[in-house]
Amino acid sequence: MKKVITYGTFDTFHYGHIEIFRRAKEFGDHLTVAVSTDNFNKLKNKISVFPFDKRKEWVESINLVDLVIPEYSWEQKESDVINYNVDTFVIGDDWKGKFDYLSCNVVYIPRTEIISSTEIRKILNGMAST
Ligand code: C2G
Repeated sequence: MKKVITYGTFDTFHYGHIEIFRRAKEFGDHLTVAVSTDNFNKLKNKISVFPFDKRKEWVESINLVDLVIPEYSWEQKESDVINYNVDTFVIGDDWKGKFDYLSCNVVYIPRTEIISSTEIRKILNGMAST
């Protein structure tokens, strides 16, 4: 079984996230997604609109995804690759070069040009103030 892993916050879930799962699954037949915990988001200086449990629930509901685990640190990736027998690590090319050290195949996928979570938030805030 060829195992793939990817990591992310997956806040205000959108098809850019689905696309990364779809592309990641092309590299194997088992996809693990590590969803950033709320505390790890703070380490990433990223505030998510939705709490970890909600974001985890959404990712678990995607058929392409076989396993969801928490992402709680920068350092866990190498042990995840070993512990979960990962063949390929996939992430968007906004991270290009950052994870070349991993002891598995590392693939950077072009980001889906899409309205970003930040823009969605601006629109929602705009709508709320009308
Ligand atoms: N992504 C994408 N296209 C978008 C938005 C996101 O391809 N329009 C990809 C990102 O490149 C990433 C994944 O979807 O591979 C999740 O994106 P985020 O939720 O923004 O996660 P990020 O903050 O990049 O966290 O340790 C790695 C980090 O946890 C990644």
